[in-house]
Amino acid sequence: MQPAFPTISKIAYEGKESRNPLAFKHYNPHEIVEGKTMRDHLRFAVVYWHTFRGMGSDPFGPGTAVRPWDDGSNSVANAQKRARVAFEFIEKLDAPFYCWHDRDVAPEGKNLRETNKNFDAVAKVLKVEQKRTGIKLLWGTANLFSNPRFVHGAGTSCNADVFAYAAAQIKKALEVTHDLGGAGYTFWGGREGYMTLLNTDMKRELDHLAKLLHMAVDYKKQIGFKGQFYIEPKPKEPTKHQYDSDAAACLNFLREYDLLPHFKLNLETNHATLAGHTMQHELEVAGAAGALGSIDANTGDELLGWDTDQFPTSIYLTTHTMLAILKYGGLTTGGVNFDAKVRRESFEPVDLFHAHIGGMDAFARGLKIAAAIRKDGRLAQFVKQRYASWDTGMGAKIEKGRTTLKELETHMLKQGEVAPNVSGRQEFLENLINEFI
Ligand code: XUL
Ligand code: CO
Repeated sequence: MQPAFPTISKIAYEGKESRNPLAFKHYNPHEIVEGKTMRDHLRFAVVYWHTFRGMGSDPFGPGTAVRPWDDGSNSVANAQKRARVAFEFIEKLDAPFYCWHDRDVAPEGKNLRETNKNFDAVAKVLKVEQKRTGIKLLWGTANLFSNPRFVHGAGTSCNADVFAYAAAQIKKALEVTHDLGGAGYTFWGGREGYMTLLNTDMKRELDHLAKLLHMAVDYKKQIGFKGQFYIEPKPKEPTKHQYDSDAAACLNFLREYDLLPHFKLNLETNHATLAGHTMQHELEVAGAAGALGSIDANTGDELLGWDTDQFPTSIYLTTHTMLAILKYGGLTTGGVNFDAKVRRESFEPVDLFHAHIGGMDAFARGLKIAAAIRKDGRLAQFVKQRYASWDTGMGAKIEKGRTTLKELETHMLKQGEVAPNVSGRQEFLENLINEFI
């Protein structure tokens, strides 16, 4: 096959003085940070859906992307060719992982049997390409939202047959993920939510969703798939209210239905923003629960209120993200997955490279800055000191659960007033972060 990107060779690290747009200025895969290579810290992944299927359409017009290798047809042969192009791209980018939805990689057939056959035919090529390049599958997932059959949701549909179809699709996607040696499998509840409560039995829908996830956990065991399961929170879009609205809601759902031991969270930056949170907040909520699994790295637009899925370029964002990830022990099964798309106006193939290189460099800088802040130690020391009253005396007693309201009353009656509070020093800390950026 002719190369799809004939003028582009493997993207190399050239250092921050380089002015070559097709080089890394900060991402040096072999550089050691906190005892691990940058490659192993960041575990970058390229998404199949935006990068190889996104054509840039929006509600006001069709796609604009120029993709000379794609004949625009829904044939299996075109899908197989696209798979080879995908691997040429990921290999040239030097990213170690990729992710897909079942329907990104292979076209739907006229019924489930034919659809599965198409999927197998393309998965075969993916397997050969994985082997040839050493690129691995970070996670697979089933698209349970695009086909009109999922108009009322999948696991939460009012129609039991739709639930059954979703179950069949998950079963197959799990088998293929397993066969391709996937490190994980993600559940994003595409249309698992509601547009109006007037027609919705919420409790019943949530019970069904939990049943579906339990079946997936059982099947995972049955086939011996050892990858990590993730839930990806998102508050809205496409539905007005998505059940997996944010990290806290997901954790609550997983706990309520005894699913927490089997899942971690895959947190997406723009989804956090849509939920009215920062990514930092979502990472803290997941991390504190021992459920920080993976991230979908992107960003929204300050002026737009929808899921714009832009490539991350803000060093503040990547610094805060990496500070939280390092704090909770780093990414193990998960990765930094670019669930992001080039703008409709950036329609040339080379723009795919600019976008990913920028995101990878932004994360490399975030990682190095976060590591420097941690090495400096003043930030962590400040937080530790702020809670010093809990380390000894009455504070320690409360934390250990060895006191009562009565004893605390006696304590305060004796003391009369609290020891003076100290400043939170937010501006001082913001300046401290800036020292490193
Ligand atoms: C949708 C989204 C999905 C999931 C996988 O906003 O983020 O692409 O990452 O289904
Ligand atoms: Co995502």
